[in-house]
Amino acid sequence: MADVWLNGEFIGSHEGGHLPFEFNITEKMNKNENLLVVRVDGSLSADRVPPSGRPFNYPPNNFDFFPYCGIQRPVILYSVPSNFFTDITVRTDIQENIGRVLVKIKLEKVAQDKINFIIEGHGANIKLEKLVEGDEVNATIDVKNPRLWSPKSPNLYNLTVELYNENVIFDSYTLKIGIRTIEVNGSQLLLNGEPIVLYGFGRHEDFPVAGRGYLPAVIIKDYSLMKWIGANSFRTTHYPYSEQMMDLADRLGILIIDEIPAVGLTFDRNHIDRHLELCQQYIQELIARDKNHPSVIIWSLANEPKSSVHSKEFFHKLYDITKNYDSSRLITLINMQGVKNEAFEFCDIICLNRYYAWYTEPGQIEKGIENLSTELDKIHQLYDKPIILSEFGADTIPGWHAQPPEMFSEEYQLEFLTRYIELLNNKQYIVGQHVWNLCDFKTSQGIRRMGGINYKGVFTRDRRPKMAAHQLKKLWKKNK
Ligand code: GCB
Repeated sequence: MADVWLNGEFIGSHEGGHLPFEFNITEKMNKNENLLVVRVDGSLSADRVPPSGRPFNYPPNNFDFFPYCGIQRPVILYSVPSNFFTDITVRTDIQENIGRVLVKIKLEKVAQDKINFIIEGHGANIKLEKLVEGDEVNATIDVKNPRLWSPKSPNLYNLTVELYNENVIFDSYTLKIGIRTIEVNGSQLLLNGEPIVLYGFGRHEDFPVAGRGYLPAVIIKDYSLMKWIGANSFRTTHYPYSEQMMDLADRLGILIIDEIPAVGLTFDRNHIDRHLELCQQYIQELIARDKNHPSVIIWSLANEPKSSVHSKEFFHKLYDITKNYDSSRLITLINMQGVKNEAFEFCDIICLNRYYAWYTEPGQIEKGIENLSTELDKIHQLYDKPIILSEFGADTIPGWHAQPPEMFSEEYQLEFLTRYIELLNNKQYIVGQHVWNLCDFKTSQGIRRMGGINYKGVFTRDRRPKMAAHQLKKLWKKNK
């Protein structure tokens, strides 16, 4: 929760981290000096999302990463003209050799002027002029023989919108857009009509000293590691990442499963209504922020909710609301091993976190893989939808070795990931393999996390490769 004051006067509050909010302070500004104060309250509590929990952890969270607090991303003061663009939504479609770009503009005030829509890039220079009457304008712009956006060729165009008042430009905004489609067909995931498989990771915004604070160098480093290893995707586990991370994904051709901070939901009767309210707010804010990124292909409504008699209704409501905001992307829910998930029935794509041969069948990779295989086939038979293995991994102490491989050794992680990936490669309906985790990361203290660190990274917390990283690079080489 953030509370904001300007020159001692209370301006407003916003519940929830990770997503942007703003206040208009025009009327409240002093001519010369101004003092802006933002107070952040990140205390853990049962009626928040994510909720608190686990008294056997410290700090007592109901999720497996450190509950960093404070202001972690920039606070910006900006000015706007007297009439301006308040929102822009871009959708793309492909019909034969035409890329159709649908743009919806919202204005602060009703205007009776014109808007220019300009698309530039890859030899295109298209201009469309529209007269405005009202505060909302829609335009459809066709790009002939478009250079489509994909991980292999992340082609971007510049879309510029210009608002005119009596032939004077009032406002102008340029956005990078990618022309692409995403859909599910039977058990396949199709990008631009072609089957695609996601290779990549779950991750965390986490680095020594800075915690979750915005560090451009870490973003660049993580993308370079993902490219080096042959990944084409990641999930924003378990909260929305910085806008800079999202922008770069568009440029680098990385596919994203974009997740709201709904981790560790328990459907406790005393808090369920508030939790649903917050989840609705978060998905709305997330879509408002990320809807124009070609890199974002799937919205994730929650990570590993508990099973409850109320969960199906809860997620059905959330699913419908999300589809209503954005019908152009897929919607999923991340399922925990051993937990029943009625939402599989209506989710567009199934995401499973599985830790066979780790939390179950410890030390027995062979047996774990067998059980995983049986469960995957069963789920696929029941729902006939594409499946992503959205987490699988083993804690690994860098420099710890054992032959034959034993849990926590580098050899065990290498063998574990190799056998998982072999299995996944052989199942046609598996459209994604996301290793848990890109890097080791900080957690609360508890008996399961030595030194308050989750060691499932294939890179250490300071981004050095473990043996498994070199192996993944080999296994994923063919995707390049
Ligand atoms: C999970 C969670 C993730 C944990 C991971 C683990 O299923 O989604 O947040 O960190 O397992 O390592 O136990």
